Amino acid sequence: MSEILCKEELEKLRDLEEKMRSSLKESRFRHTVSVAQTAAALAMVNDISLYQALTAGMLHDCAKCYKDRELLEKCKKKGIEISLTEEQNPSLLHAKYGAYLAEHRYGIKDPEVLSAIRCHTTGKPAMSTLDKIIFIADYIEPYRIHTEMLPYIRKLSFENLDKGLVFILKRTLEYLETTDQPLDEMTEKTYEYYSALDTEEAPRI
Ligand code: DGI
Ligand code: FE
Ligand code: FE
Repeated sequence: MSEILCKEELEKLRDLEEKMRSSLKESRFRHTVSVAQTAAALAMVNDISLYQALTAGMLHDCAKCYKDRELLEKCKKKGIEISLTEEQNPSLLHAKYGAYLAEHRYGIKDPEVLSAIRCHTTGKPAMSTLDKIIFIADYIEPYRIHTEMLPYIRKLSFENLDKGLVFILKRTLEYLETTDQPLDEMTEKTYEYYSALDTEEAPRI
């Protein structure tokens, strides 16, 4: 069961929301709050912590305010590992650097929240329920308008996280093939991992 938030948690969330309001541009801030709310709804359905879902949702794009060059410089300075694809497409680094900022600037110590922020763009094999929820909420939040499939993907994701995840990963890979952006091998690995899992319910005997 998801929990009832305590007073300190509500205050902490309000504080993070104000910090995001002042550091992100308006449309990104609206997306951020919407991801947090969608993640909370998915947390209710999947019996995980509302506080973790709201915190990770609120901070997932906290490094989105930096330009590619800045992200590369900052990650190098902090000794954050940069893959070849990230070198070619530094915007991917907003996830890793976001996790760094969440920990060092916003005081988040919970490793599960930091993991969900770190993998929110590419996913990773063997994700936790919180990782999956942030990845999915980022794609389906109500203000997103990027595909006509959204109503279907939203319903599917609320019915079954793994099915939503596979669908989203497949569409992301298909979309990236139509662009000249390099594929991050983590996105491919995540798709292979989850599409190989049997997501059908075991038949009742
Ligand atoms: O930060 P947001 O815009 O809210 O969303 P996000 O963190 O999921 O980033 C979305 C972008 O990331 C989208 O344009 C697709 C891109 N992306 C996801 N996987 C890969 C990728 N881009 C590249 N180059 N390679 C990937 O494997
Ligand atoms: Fe993002
Ligand atoms: Fe996002």
